Amino acid sequence: MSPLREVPDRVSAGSPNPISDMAKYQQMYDYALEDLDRFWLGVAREKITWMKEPSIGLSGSFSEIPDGPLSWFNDGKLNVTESCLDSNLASRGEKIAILWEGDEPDECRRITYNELHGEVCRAANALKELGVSKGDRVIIYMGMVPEAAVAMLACARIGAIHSVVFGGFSAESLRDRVLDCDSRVIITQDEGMRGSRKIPLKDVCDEALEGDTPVQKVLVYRRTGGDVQWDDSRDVWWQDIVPEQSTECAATECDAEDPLFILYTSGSTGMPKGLVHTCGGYITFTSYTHETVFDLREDDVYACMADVGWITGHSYIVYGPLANGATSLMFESIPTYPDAGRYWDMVARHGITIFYTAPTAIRALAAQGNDFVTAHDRSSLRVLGTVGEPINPDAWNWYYDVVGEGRCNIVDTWWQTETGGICITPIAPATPTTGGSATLPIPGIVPLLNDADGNRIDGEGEGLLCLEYPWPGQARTVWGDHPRFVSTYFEHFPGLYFTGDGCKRDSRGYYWITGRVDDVINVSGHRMGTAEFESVLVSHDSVAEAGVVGFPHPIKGSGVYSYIVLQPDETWSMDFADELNLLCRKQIGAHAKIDLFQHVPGLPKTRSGKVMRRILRKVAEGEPDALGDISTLADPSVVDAIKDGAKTL
Ligand code: 7RM
Repeated sequence: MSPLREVPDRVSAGSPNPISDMAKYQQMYDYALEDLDRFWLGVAREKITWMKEPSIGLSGSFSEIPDGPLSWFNDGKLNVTESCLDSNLASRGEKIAILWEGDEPDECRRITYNELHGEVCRAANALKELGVSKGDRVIIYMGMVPEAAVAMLACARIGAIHSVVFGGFSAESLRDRVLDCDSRVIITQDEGMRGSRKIPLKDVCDEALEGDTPVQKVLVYRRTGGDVQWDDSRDVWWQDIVPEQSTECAATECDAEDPLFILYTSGSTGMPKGLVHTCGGYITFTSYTHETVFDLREDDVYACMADVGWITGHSYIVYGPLANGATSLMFESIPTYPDAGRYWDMVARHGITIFYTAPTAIRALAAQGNDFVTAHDRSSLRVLGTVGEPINPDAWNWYYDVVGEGRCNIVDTWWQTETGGICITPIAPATPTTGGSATLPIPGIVPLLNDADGNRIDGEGEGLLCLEYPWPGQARTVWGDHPRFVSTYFEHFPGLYFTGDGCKRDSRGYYWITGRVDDVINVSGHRMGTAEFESVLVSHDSVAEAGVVGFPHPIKGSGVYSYIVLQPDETWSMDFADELNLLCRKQIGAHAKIDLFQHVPGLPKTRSGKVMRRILRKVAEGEPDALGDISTLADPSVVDAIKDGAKTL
């Protein structure tokens, strides 16, 4: 096991954080636990700009969720953009809000709080001109340009509900989301740029909108000037209608529980769910966690490498940092362009102090050798963060010793799209860390480990990670399908929120997330459902059945392993495997790629016809001799064929 690393002096010295050491952490944790309502209400009132201050904390409980969503700060009224923009103007008007680094290292934009406020108001006024009003859904399908953040905030300014769709998703995925949330306006761009490659965002949009859809207007930001198709009755250039608008737009008053955004996320079954986050609780939770966990200081240059299409980009590039008046770096490119030193080159050029990325990127960069790191001055760094998947101790130690030169603390932040923000994590100036552990819950979060039968595990042990009490940042429901929200998260263990993750707790009380226990795979920090792959595979005429599982992958965290049963008379070939991967790309998106294919005579099924996924998982994980009880299988001979033909990278 890795040793415990005490917090480096440079991280704890002069910290403005109320939680600046472990004694203070314990005090704050206990204080919150004594009265969670009082704690969160205090945070909400202190940190957030309200039009009408809330007088109540939580209404409802986990047990009552089947009857309807719970709420936080229910009598409060606000517009989250006042916390993110207006409240910063007096003291930080000329401070850089968004520091944008484009695909090419010399392409930078520095947008001050004054400018961002003006731009958001302009875009909000343009959206109104396009007919968008409070409660309407707006899909945002963009790359990493500042205008993506402007578009999100512009929606929030007028009380419209945004749903950002990651720019790697296919036309079909985009269309599914447009239809599910019934959006009449899409905001996109001509093309995205990533590692000198062009991403045809407008083309994909056009394809997604073929046939009947509710979309009436497509607002297109011109990023590259590349050629695009144009429908005069539907398409509008951002540059034609946004710049001419007024830089003032009164913030629409919203209820604390009005939806702020919908974000689609993959689960163990069916199509992705549109998780709904609401204004008051989400902004309270993201601003509190961003400030506390990263130990934010006024002149920090904070850089989160996520994409705004994922929850990390929402919470920790846009909403949390801006609500805290931080300088938030937004990065358009990839870590290996023009070479594997790009991140550290950026650290040196911009003087980044807090750097937040995913374990998959750390592993990929570590594999390139240390020279790409040491070539650049990293002395500005104070806090390093990771998110998205478990980090193996080797990668963690490399991040700590090589990137941070032992001067920085690492915050390994566990959270989910559903939780809205960070739940289990070190607090930079306070928590001693050790590679692979997300350490301890933040104040106001109460983890609980259960065994499969719902018996609570106390002290040291391993089990299924649940959260015992509500917190303000949690998703309230699934858009249009509250029963699905209930059955996914609140039925396994009535009265608790079930995360879907396995977890160990050590003798120190530290939490070690072991990964998903359901049919969700985390590939390079991108969350995907095995069911989504399976439905693509069986949509091919030659495929009779398909079973997809994850397997440990040295760089990506998890890889995707598929078992394919062909229709009678069809023959298997590697070309056919490529064809299936093309189909995944087309139906899901560029990030959906199967690493290993195994052609099998059948799937292992019980006599009642249920696929025994455990067998598929064990073989893919390279443990064919740990299958457990297979006596209930309808045809045990299938298992031998599966074991014999097992593939490895
Ligand atoms: C923020 C985000 C959520 C799933 C979650 C875990 C895994 C996230 C960590 C982690 C170990 C971490 N949202 N996960 N953070 N596992 N250590 N620090 O990633 O909805 O896309 O994914 O990601 O399995 O359930 S997400």
